[in-house]
Amino acid sequence: MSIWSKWLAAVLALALLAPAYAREEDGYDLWLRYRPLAGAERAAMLRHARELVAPAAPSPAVQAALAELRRGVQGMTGRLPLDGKQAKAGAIVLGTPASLPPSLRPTGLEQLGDEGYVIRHRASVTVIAANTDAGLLYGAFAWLRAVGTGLAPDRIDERSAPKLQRRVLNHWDNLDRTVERGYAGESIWDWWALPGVRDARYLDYARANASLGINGTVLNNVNAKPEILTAPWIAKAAALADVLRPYGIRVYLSVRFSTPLELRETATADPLAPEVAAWWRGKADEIYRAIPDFGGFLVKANSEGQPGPQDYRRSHADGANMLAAALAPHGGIVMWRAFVYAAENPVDRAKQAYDEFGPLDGKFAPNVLVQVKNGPIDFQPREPFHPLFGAMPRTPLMLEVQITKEYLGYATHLAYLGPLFEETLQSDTGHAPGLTVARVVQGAQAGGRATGMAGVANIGSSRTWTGSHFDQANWYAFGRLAWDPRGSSRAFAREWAAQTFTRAPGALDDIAAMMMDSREAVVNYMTPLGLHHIMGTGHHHGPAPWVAGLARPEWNPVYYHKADRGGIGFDRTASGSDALAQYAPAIARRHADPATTPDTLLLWFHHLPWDYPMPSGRTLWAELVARYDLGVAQVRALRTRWAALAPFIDARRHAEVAQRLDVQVAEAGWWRDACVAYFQSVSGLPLPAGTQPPAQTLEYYRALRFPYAPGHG
Ligand code: BDP
Repeated sequence: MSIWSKWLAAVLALALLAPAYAREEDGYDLWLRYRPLAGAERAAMLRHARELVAPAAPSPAVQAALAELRRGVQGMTGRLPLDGKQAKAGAIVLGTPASLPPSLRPTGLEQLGDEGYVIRHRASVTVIAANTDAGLLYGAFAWLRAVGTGLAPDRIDERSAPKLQRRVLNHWDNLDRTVERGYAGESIWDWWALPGVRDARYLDYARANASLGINGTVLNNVNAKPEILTAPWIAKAAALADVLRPYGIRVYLSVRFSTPLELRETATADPLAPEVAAWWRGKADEIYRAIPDFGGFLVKANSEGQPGPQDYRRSHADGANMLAAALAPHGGIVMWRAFVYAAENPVDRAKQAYDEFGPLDGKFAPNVLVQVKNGPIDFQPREPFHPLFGAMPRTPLMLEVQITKEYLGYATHLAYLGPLFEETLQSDTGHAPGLTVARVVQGAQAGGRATGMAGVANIGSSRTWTGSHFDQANWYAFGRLAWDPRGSSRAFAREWAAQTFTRAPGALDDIAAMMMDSREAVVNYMTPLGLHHIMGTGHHHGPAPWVAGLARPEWNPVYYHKADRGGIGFDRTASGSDALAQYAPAIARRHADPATTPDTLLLWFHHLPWDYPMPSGRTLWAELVARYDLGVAQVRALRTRWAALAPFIDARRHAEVAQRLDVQVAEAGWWRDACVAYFQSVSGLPLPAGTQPPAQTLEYYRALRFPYAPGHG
């Protein structure tokens, strides 16, 4: 064969193999894959999605909805729906009360507000109705989700409206494109090339968020730089806002409290100084000229070294209200973070936010939301709910969760966070009957004045978006729970897996079950029984419960576990820091006694002797070791279960998940061994009978270093 005929043969072979390659998936499509249907399903879809009928002169939002429906139907059936004029059999009709003929107008639309939608199917016509074009967009995505999870198009009957107003991602993205606590590559915002170059990915980002109902995004890190408020950066943010707007997504910015001072445009950053207030008013006007629907500011002040109003002996309310006044004429809001703790403050770190913010209840301007992390320390694998929930009845509180897994194994470990978010949302605050965190966040106390939920994004420029396939589910669950904080993480796991991996009945059950077990496994091999913050210094990778010498007490894991010869755990009862007193009496009472404290939080609230008898019949020491062993066994089981799913998952994604599970098994073992070795060195007790000794010496684990761990500045 000549070289040319060899070349031709190779090209032909490749062409024949192309469909196989085309089927290989890299995760970029997220849950919006719209893969081909077959047989009766395809036929039904063709019958019921033949034409799309939209209001005349569709707005950008309606055009986005139509584009998505076309993409979805074409992907699933191979055929592009036609543009129709009237509602005939086989049509999907999108409309608002103004555009829908009375016969097609569903009842009860009034109750669905600005973003809700109705989908119904009658006499072979599907109607997607809403009061606004944004609602139509959400309805279109909901229809695609319904068929994507296996519902027949003529069975879709849905009515939904978001329970929270602000459903917002917080990007901790820096202006140099690094991402604080980011494990998915560099920032998706190509700041340098903006505003001239608008990456096509921004549009896919908008689609993915809109499909979940996320309607806001804070573009930059809470540890903000002054430059974000200079003209060139406002222009970059405006370019992003233009791309995101049709998808109902508003842009917000994190701001540094001392910006005008640092830009040398004022002589102080004192919030009560007239020149400072005037500067911020002018800045807000400038931003709104470029971004008319700008959402507002997110502020981290007087926390971890960030500047703030307390630098001038002013309160958080003084600071927040000054910014709020600048934004109010434009309809903007301030999201003021309650994540504060101070170097000089010797009080239990878990108490400091409540101490500082509790007394400010009722003192914030109407367009301020106080953004509170789910727990009182910091995004741990498990924490009790934050005591501020329910304790600031006259202040809108926004819940902040972390989607990126700073403390739960980065993007390597499988940990589905839906159950973590749900656990917080379903926690009963005890301040009034049925007053869960979800109800507080929905505005049950503050009269629904302003409501919202924020998630620290796990998105980067990685092809998978989130650094791993399963981490996409955490973005998904956040969005769905922000739409409905009383939703079920189990249901969202199934929805996500059905759209992302497979609808094959047994396989789908297995994947969802794996997801539901995964977070508890992480808790067990990292921080069982209420332990917390015993991760490596700074980067938070791996175990380091022995760290004791850092400058500030609360930087040291020993501060949190307080293990000594006598026992282990943080006494937060009246005999200790009394952090419990910050909770409503019923909650405080239950957790004051170790016997009535759920074992999941035992060592969060109590310091107990190593031989404390656990309900299992084991001593605390034996139970601790057993939990570490359980965690490792659970991850091994996840790996085995995933291996069995190979026939149902495309080869590339299956292998990519499998690799990560191998790493997770190894790292779970490392966590277990290092923690058992360390706590044994402290307790001085022999390993419980039948226990595997740690693979290495304690010195070995203590000597490990990770200078280039990702996500840490
Ligand atoms: C901690 C992170 C740190 C963030 C801080 C915050 O380690 O990188 O800046 O929270 O939320 O979890 O401000």
